[in-house]
Amino acid sequence: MGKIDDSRLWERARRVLPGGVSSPVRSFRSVGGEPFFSERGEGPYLYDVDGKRYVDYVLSWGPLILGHGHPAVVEAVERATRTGLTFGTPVKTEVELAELIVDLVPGIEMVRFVSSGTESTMSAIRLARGVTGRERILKFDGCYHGHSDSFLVRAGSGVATLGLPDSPGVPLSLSELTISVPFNDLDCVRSSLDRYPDEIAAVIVEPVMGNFGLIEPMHGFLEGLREVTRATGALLVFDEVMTGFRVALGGAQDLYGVVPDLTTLGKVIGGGLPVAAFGGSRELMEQVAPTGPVYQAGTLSGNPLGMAAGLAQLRVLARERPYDHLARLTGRLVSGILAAAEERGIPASGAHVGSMWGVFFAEDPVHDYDGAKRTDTEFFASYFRECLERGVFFAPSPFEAGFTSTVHGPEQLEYTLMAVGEAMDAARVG
Ligand code: HOZ
Repeated sequence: MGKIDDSRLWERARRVLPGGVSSPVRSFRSVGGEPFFSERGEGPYLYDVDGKRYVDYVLSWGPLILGHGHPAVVEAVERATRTGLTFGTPVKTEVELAELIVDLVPGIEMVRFVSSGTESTMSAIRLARGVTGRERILKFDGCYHGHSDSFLVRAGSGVATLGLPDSPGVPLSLSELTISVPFNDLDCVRSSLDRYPDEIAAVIVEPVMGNFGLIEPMHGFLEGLREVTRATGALLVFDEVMTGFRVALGGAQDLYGVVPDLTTLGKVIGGGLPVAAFGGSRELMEQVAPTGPVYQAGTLSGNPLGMAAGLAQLRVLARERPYDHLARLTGRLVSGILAAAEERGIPASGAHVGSMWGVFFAEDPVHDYDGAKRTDTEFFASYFRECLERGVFFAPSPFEAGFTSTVHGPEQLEYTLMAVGEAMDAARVG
């Protein structure tokens, strides 16, 4: 068989990978066009295989808070590769990373490492079910907790982006155990807890919703969740895969001062390698095997490369505490985009929590799933393509949060806002 031309990578990809991708949100399905193939990342930029440069606001969907190729992270990984890729035994860096996490995250006294956010939420829920002896879980419309069976009910991220109903393949008997209610609606939470007394094992929430655009918790919502879960014996689980070490060094629980029973972590914790974790009080975590009966395991969990990358990244964050700078910069980005929209009479609203941000093209401010569903997704799609054309890479979906990094600065901001203005003009005409 002859060699297939490299310039047709997308054709080749679609022949051998479903939809041409290894994860649906990368496919550009809802925005049109073909995804680019990245060749390298450098600081705030991504370069594709044709050498085109993009200011990157996706940042691998969140992990790269220090930008691409931060020297401390790269050196730590290089050093780790020289002594072995994986051992299947405990390693020192695993203990050091766990100690640092326990130090930084208010609700964590013990932690179990896993390899993906999906694994972390799936395991946290098993633990919640195991210790409470209850089977139902309560989640929020538009929150996305990975793709395990229990969570694909009115989920955000790729499920919402592709407009899929809840996924085939999830046994009804399992999805029936998942209750999904509107984000920011405490009354609905209370009535579900009343309706199923002693049946709900856990209430799981993204404390800042980042998988349906960015939606902030309304004042008192997280505090209310803490109160009602405590009163009814359900565990409160904060899915901090996106917010952990991102919105503040101690995550959203530190920022809002609400401590959950269990926390799931991913993305920033691995510095760009596949690392995730779940943690909580010693009492709860000692119920996990081998100290307790709740089984959970993983061949590559706590592997030396991931641990080295995560430790290096978290050490930089703990030392430099760049959160004020990140929040200021991100605030300027969001207000710049909103100002550009206003100048052109394009209805838009937006928000940021630290360096996590989102803009909706809609008449009214968005507080939940139904509000996000009413936004102008068609305008978003052409705006996205026009931005990309100009070398600005936003998430290819109106239902994903954006991110900035410590190496994004005034130069990238100025360029982005210029491109955004042009893109809005072009998208309106188109
Ligand atoms: N969880 C990520 C953001 N919603 C995206 C990762 C993916 O689904 O590929």
